Amino acid sequence: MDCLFCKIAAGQIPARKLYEDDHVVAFHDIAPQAPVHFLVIPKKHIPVLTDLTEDDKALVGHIAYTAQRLAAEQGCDEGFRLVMNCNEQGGQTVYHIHMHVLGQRQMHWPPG
Ligand code: IU
Repeated sequence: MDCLFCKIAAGQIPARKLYEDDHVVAFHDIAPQAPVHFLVIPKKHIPVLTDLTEDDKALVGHIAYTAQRLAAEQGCDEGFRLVMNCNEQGGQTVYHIHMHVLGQRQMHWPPG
């Protein structure tokens, strides 16, 4: 499987990991868009959100739960933003689903 995030999850490519368990890995984004910007990814290879099945519901909940817990650990007491880009028009560039966690600056709406 030639997937960058699978390789990060497997430890084959280095990343600044924040957290790892049996199902997810969290690591700092290589091109941070905020003072805090990390990604939470499943270890399971799922290319886009529309590939999710009923069996993945708990996994997505675990990703969101992990994201908010790590945001708190990273000092995002005033708030933070979670983003999941889906497919080309959604701005997705890496085709292994991931949740962005951005914090420690004021966010704006609508996003670009
Ligand atoms: P996107 O939602 O698919 O656009 O986000 C992909 C993110 O992965 C983006 O913020 C990149 O900076 C980030 N990233 C990374 O952290 N490490 C890498 O080696 C690569 C991309 I390529």
